[in-house]
Amino acid sequence: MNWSALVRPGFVLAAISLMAVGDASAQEASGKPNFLIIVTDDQGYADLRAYKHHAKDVKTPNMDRLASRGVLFTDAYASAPVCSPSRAGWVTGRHQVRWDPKSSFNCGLSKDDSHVAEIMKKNGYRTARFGKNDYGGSSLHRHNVREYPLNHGFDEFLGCSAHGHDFFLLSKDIQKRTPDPKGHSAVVGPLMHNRGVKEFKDGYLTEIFTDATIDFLKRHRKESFFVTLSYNSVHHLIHQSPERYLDKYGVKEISNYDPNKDGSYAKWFQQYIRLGKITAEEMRRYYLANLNCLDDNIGRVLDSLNEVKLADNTVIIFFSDNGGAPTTGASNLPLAGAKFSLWEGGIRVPFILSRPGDPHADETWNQPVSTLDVLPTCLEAAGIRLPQALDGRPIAKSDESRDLFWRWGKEGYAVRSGDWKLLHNGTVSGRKPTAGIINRKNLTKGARLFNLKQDPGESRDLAKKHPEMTQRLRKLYADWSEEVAGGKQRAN
Ligand SMILES: [Ca+2]
Repeated sequence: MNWSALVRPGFVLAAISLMAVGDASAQEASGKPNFLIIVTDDQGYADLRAYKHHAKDVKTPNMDRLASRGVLFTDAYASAPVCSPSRAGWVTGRHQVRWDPKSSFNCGLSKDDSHVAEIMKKNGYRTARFGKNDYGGSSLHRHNVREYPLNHGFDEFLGCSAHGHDFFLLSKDIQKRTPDPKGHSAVVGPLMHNRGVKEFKDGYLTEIFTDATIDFLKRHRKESFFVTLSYNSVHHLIHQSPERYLDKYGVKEISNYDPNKDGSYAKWFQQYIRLGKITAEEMRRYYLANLNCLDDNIGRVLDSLNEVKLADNTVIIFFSDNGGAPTTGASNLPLAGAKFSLWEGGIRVPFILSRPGDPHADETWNQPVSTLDVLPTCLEAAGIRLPQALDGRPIAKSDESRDLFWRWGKEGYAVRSGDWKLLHNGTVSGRKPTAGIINRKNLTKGARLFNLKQDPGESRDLAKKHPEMTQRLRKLYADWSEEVAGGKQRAN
C-alpha cells in the first residue's frame, strides 16, 4: 500500500483498492483499512526508547518496533494535562473546552459532537474499546450514560470508567469486602463488560486488556474494525506488576490491598501514590517494570496482527493521554513539569502514527501535532468525509502552520505558535516529584514566554525580551477563547 498520497482522501482509497490481496479475505477486498488506537496512561516523554532523547534506563522494543514501521513525533500534544479531558478531546476531534469552558476533570462527552466510534460504526466498522474509558466523575461506574462506550458507537467494551483500577483485584468477592470499592478514583472489583460486569479471580489488567483485544481481532478478522486499546498502565498504582517484572527490576512485591487489615481502599491507595513508603529510586524501578509489561503486551498485539495477516491493512496510532505524572517515576526529560500542568512535560506526549507501507516509515517528524488529529487522520484514511468544525486535522508531512491551545487550572493557559510558547500561570506539583520531573517553581506566576526550539525545558522566560511576541500569543489565545465560547469562527 502506498500512503504517500495520504493527504488526499481520494488517493488513499485508490491506493488501498489497488493493493495486492495476498490472504484474500472479504475484509481486505473491501479496501478499507482497520484501525487500532493504543492509548497509554501517563507515559513520560523520555520513556520511549525510539526517541533520541530517551531516558538511559528505558527499554521499549515493541513500541520501537511500531515506531520503525511508522512516523515518530517529537512535538505531539494532548489537549489537556490529565486523563478525562484529554480523552474527551481525541475521541471527538474537538477541543473539550468547547463544552467544558472551565476545563475540568469532569468534562464528559459533548452532546453535540460525534464520537469517533459512532462515525466508524455508521460507516460499517465493527467497533470495540478495551481498557480505561474515563470521561470524568459524573459518568463513573454507570452503564446508562452517553459516556458509556456501548452508548456512543462501540459494539463491545471491557474495562473501567474510572481514572484507575487496581491491576490485580478484579473479583466480586473483593468488591463485597471493601468498604469503599468505588470510593476513590481507583477502584477494586469486576470490570465493566458490555451491559454488565465481568470478574477475574486471577489476572493482571494489562494482560486482560491485551487478551480481549487479541480475541476481538481474531473474531473479526474478516470485517473492518476500529479498536481502541486504552491501557491504564503506566498510571498509579505503578508498583503493581507481575512478579517476574518486579524481579527483573530488583524491587519487592508489595502485598495487595486487604480489607481485613488495610481499612478503606482510598486510605491504602494514598500511601503508594506519593513518595514515602516507596523511595524515588524504587519508584522508577516499579515504573520501568510496569512499562516493560505494557511494552511486552503491545508486542503481543502486534504479533497477533501478523498472525491473522492484518498487519498490512491496519493503521495503528499510539500515544499517551498526557505527560508523565509527578510521582510514578516517569521521566519527562528534557522537558519541565508533569501531568496536571501545562508545562511541556504535562502535555507533550509520546506519539506514533504507523501506517502500513508508509514511505515515511522510520522517520521522526518535529512538526506540532495534536491528539485531536487522531479522529480526522483515521477518517481520512478510511475515506470518510470529515465532520465540519473539527479542531484536529489529518496529519500530513510538513504541516507547520498551526497554533495549539490549552486551558487548565486557575487562569492557566498555554499557546504554541511555531517555536514559541506562552504559558500563563503554570503550576507545579505539590508533591515531591521523582527524578525525571523538573519543577520550575520560580516561573509559575503570570505570562512566561519560551522559545521551545532553543529551550525545550522552558527555563528562560523571554516575555520581557520579546514583548511583541508575548502580546501576539496573548491575542491568539483571546481570539481562540472567543471562538470556542461560540463567538466568531476562526480558520483552523
Ligand atoms: Ca492519564
